[in-house]
Amino acid sequence: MDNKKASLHKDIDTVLNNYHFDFSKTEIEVLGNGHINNTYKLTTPEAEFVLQQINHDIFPKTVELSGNAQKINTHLLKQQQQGNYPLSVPQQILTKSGETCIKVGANYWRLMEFISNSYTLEEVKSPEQAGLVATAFANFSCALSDFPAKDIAVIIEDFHEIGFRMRQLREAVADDNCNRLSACQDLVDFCFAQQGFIEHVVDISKKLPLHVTHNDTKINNLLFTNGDTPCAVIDLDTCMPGLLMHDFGDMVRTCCSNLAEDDTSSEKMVLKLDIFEALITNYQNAFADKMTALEKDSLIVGAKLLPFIIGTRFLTDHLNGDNYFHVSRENHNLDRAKSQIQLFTLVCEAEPTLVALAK
Ligand code: ADP
Ligand code: GN1
Ligand code: MG
Repeated sequence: MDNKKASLHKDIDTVLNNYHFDFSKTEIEVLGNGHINNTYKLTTPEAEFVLQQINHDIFPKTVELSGNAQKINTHLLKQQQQGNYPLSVPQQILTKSGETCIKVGANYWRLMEFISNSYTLEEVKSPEQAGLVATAFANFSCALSDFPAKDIAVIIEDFHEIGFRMRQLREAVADDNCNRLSACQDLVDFCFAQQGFIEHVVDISKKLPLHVTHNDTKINNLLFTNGDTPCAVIDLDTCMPGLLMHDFGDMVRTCCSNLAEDDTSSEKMVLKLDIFEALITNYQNAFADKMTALEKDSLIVGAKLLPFIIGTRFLTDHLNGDNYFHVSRENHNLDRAKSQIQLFTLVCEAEPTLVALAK
């Protein structure tokens, strides 16, 4: 075992000593494709768990983050018991001293229930499945509609605020501290040329009501079970007061392209219109009269915004030297940025069709 792995195993042992379970015979495997945290599946002879090392650089408010998840889970469980929420609610497991997370060395960890027989998907396979995805995320926000938003800590300020993200891009361009700008100047120029769209987003955002939104509704933040049906919403790290168009937009971003988020053959990208139709119809239906007319219109704005905003964030991280998103190859963030900006372009071109499908 190399030193890094040995030290990880030592940390994990220390973490597990803080819980009321017998972890003497535990198998550990890496879980999922998240870009931020390190997540492991633990299997003991008696049970399965999820152990997560929370990325403290990105989530400095780590204690508030797991505190938010605890409050949200408690609320969702109550809703589920009253028949108002059809999905499972994987709970965080408290330490022996009743904490939602634990610090070992410089790192924070938490333990959660593993939903047995569950798995994640990286793409939707059919319009029917897309409809279930949209309904699951809509059910999540609907079940939180009476949750007091003021009780949740803001974990990342201005998370989906386009003005803030453009300022971050501008700073990264000005610093160019890895000398990467010249190779992506065209993409940078394209992003700054979207000023009209940016102003429209800022304008409509002011007029929309706040909900407790998930803010990271990509397809792999949903657990599926037998028959590929959604069984739980996970990754509550960014649950904060937000706009429905953001949650809807991230579903479009991760379900409607035929290519993966980091695919390098953007010229082959097409929008799956049947998937879009299933997403928007089922999302609107699940909210029924809980969504205003302007919110309905804003869903198309969200469908353009999320590829754009995530694309600019990948580009910013590329210019800054890949400090934020996990990368596994050279120019990984640049590839992701190009692909997401291509998706933004395709959604913009298809807008009249998308508006017609939304009716
Ligand atoms: P990240 O913030 O890094 O995306 P996630 O919370 O999404 O981390 O977890 C990463 C992966 O771990 C998920 O994509 C999923 O595969 C798996 N996972 C997380 N929580 C659970 C759970 N409660 N039950 C089963 N699998 C889970
Ligand atoms: C990150 O944690 P994960 O991998 O589910 C990111 C999202 C991005 C996404 C892009 C806290 O999500 O905002 O949309 O990558 N999460 C955070 O795939 O920044
Ligand atoms: Mg995730």
